[in-house]
Amino acid sequence: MPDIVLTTLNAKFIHAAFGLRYLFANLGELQPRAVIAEFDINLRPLDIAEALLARLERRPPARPDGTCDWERAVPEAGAPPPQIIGFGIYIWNVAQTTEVIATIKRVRPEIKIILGGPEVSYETEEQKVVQLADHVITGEADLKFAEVCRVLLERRAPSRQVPDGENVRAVPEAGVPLLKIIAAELPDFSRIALPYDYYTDADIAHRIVYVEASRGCPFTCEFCLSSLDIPVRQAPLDKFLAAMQKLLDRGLKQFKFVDRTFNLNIAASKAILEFFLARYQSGMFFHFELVPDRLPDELRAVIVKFPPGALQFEVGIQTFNPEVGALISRRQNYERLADNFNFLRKETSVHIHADLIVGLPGETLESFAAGFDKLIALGPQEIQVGILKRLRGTPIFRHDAEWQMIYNTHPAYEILQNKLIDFATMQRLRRFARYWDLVGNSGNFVATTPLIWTGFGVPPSGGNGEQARNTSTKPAEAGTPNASPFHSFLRFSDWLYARIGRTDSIALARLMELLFEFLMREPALDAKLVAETFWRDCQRTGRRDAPNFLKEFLPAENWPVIRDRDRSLPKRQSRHLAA
Ligand code: B12
Ligand code: SF4
Repeated sequence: MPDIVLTTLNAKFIHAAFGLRYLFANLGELQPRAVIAEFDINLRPLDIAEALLARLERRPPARPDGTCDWERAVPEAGAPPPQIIGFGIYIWNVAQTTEVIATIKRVRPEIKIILGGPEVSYETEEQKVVQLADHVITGEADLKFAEVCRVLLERRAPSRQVPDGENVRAVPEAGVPLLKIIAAELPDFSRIALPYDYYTDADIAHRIVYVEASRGCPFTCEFCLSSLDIPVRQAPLDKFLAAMQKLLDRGLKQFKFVDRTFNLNIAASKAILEFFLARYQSGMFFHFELVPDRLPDELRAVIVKFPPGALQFEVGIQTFNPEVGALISRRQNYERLADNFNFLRKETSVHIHADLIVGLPGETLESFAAGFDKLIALGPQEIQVGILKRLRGTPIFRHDAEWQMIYNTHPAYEILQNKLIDFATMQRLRRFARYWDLVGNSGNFVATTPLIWTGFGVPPSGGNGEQARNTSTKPAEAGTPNASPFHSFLRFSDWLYARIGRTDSIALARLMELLFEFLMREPALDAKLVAETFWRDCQRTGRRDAPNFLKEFLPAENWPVIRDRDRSLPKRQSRHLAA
């Protein structure tokens, strides 16, 4: 029976909880008394509470006065040590976890609840989940969690933080009560045990395995929590690579790096890329987050050597509007960004996932549209249209009054309207983002998507073979020769929503049929051209027969079979690659 359960509700089963494994790895002598129990947000809170309590069956003897120990720093001598559940709290799970904890505290109030994670690292005062908990450790708790558990389980003295040069050191101090909100000192990477051995074989076989070569970000984008994570710290490279070798030896093929800015320390990024390149085997896939305007030649030289399908870069652009960039303190060199995109698209087969944000202060619908069109012209395989969120702790709130920023008060705290984009328009953009993901990003419509705007007048480009190119930044309405990809897709999005009234639970076959119908009706494209393009997409995604609605336009036996997608790679990426 463990004394400590480390738990969290992941966004989906497939995402493994990386932070918990760090805490577990650093428990030291307490590790044999601890277990990790992971859930996901699709499970019912009551069932999760039940499963957690089942892990901690032992009941402490009832106390005569009915009280429990948990407000005391050092429990009375002779009292049984408490049991502890540590919850990782993130934006995606805070609502459900609050319910889980409320249930546990009603049923077993003596269990000590310790919280940590980005959602409870700032603005803790008014949070219900914090009120329910015994302790909250803010920041990177790799070492601090063990320290707090020791205080609780072994009745050691809690520590007090004292200045030590530029850092802060925790020193034990008897008689000091353990605070409710405990700030973790920034841990020194060289003192942290790496967590990779705690990915199980099942994790390696079936889940997304996260790895990290550095922490922190030197940039100051006001919407982003990582802008508070300074300074940047690098994991000791030899130790990190040795751990990667072990994961490779255990059969891991897909590595998702969570470094905020992988291309910051060029020497380290190069060494890591070279390490994986030297060990590359078919089906391997590496994901990195990069700043888009920093790809010096040393890095380019390694990147070009990776085979198709091996690399994915998540590239945050967020806005193409320099004034908006300045307002949110985001520095970006747009010329270098364009040059790097051209390099990646023309000289490598890196899968680019580029991010834009809707709703930033100072961004109008038209300036967002122009940015989207510029990005289409740069040809990334995926464009994530994110809706601005007011994350706890981020300084974006300083624009609230001037730009009349109104956010949802429930997670994920998305913007509802601002001075420049009213609620109705924001809703249209939210649907745009969702439908774009289903159509533009999914890889199911690589050839067909550009027809949405070429149909309204933008000529197709050579770029991706299939991607349309529109270098015009001039906003234009769909239906004119200058129609922009953004406005054309917005027209499709409005049409689709009017037609089906929802943005989720749309079967792929139904979506295909609706897109086909739109292209036939709105830009009134030639049925044969549209059908042929659709059929190319169908074959690329591994479909062997034509959907019924296409059959009447072309006899299927005349169409060439295009090669199947590479099934060892992630689905979306492999569909784009087959293009
Ligand atoms: C992987 C990831 C995801 C995964 C989910 C992972 C999962 N397990 O389910 C996916 C891709 C689904 C995702 C989605 C989103 N994410 Co995300 N994601 C991350 C990412 C890249 C890595 C997390 C990680 O492993 N970090 C490394 C570990 C070591 O750090 P850590 O998790 O923070 O853990 C440390 C501390 O938090 C603490 N800690 C953690 N658990 C516990 C438990 C206890 C008991 C204690 C004491 C301490 C503690 O100690 C740990 C060690 O130092 C982070 C950015 C980053 N690099 O951290 C963003 C991040 C967590 N995501 C963020 C956001 C905003 C989102 C989205 C809203 C973004 C979007 N575009 O919509 C969505 C929401 C999804 C949804 N369904 O609603 C924010 C978090 C904001 C918040 N308040 O929670 C982050 C920080 C990004 C950012 N810079 O703004 N995300
Ligand atoms: S958006 Fe990217 S570059 Fe900006 S602070 Fe966040 S992680 Fe750093």
